[in-house]
Amino acid sequence: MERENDPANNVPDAIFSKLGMQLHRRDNHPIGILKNAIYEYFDSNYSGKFVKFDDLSPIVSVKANFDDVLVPADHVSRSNNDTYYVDAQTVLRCHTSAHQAELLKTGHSHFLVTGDVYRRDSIDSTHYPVFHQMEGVRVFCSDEWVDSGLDGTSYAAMDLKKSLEGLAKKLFGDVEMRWIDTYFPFTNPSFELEIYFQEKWMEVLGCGVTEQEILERNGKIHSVAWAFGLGLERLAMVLFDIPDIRLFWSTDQRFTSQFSEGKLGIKFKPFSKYPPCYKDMSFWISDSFTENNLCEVVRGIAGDLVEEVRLIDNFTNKKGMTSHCYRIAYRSMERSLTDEEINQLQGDVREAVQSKLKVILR
Ligand code: FA5
Ligand code: MG
Repeated sequence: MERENDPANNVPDAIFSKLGMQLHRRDNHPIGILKNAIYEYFDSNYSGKFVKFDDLSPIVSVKANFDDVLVPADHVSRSNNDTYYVDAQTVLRCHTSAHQAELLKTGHSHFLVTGDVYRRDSIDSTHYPVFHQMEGVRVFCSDEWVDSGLDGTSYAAMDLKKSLEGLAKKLFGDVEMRWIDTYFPFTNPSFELEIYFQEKWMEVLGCGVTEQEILERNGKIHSVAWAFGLGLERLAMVLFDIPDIRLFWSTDQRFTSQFSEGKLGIKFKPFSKYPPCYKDMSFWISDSFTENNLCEVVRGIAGDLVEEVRLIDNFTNKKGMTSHCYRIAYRSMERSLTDEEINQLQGDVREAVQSKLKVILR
């Protein structure tokens, strides 16, 4: 892949190095264990009708990632602030929905697609620039809903919620959850499911009834369909009680040895919680400043030692200059960090922020 030479390329080495890791294909990893459990649910409820894909390349065309699922030309998700571009026509998929159209077109009507997805995003315990999704699509033929007394859309929406609630029940038994109405360009109506975890509502999946245009373009006429995209890390955090999303990338034996193939009932035992260290940084922003860019610079220097980047102060002075203050939390999941190490990191972060983001440190 030609990277550095293409001006559209915004994939840093830290992200590039995650390509091919395929945590979802490791049977002893929490993501792989979860994937297999979801497979089992669909196999037993739909007698093996769902065809499974977990090895489709994460490098996809802009067309597949956005156009084919009706993402408008001016939608923010297309910007290079949100998406990793390999070149002007090629991205690291930002969702597994990138494979919907092609699989429908090749004739599939029931399928699951699992894979690593990539997004420029904020930094905290439930967001990571590389994570895993599982897409599910089910197409109904024209006669499947006539006896229900419902129209096709209502029938599909009901069936969708029922199967996802069934999945949640299989995985978690009883947890507190709620449906939220939302918007996706590719479904209507659209919903998100939230689960109560660590004293907060956490969004674990998006779903909805597939837009007719997608079905018709791909040879499914007189049909309705539902689709969902599960956030596998978020579900695995609830399932195994994993407190921080960075842990999925840990190669520390004390993490990896706690999980094994097929075992769903395990609760992760933290190997003692090391203390966080907070450093604040204030600067005057420029027009081009974005939080995602800041997070990428911080992640580029501190890697997985950064736990959270949070805006704690924001004001504009009389001259119209805007100042932001961010609090960076540093914490290793594996050991105690020394003051020296943190000061060094923070110094490097300040330097990088100043030189790469056109801001003025205060
Ligand atoms: C989507 O990606 C849609 N493609 C889902 C979908 C598929 C909707 C099919 C309708 C039909 P969203 O951007 O909300 O939606 O992401 C889906 C899930 O991925 C979220 O609910 C969340 O669980 C997870 N997720 C999103 N961003 C991150 C992140 N930075 N780190 C970890 N998990 C994330
Ligand atoms: Mg969402």
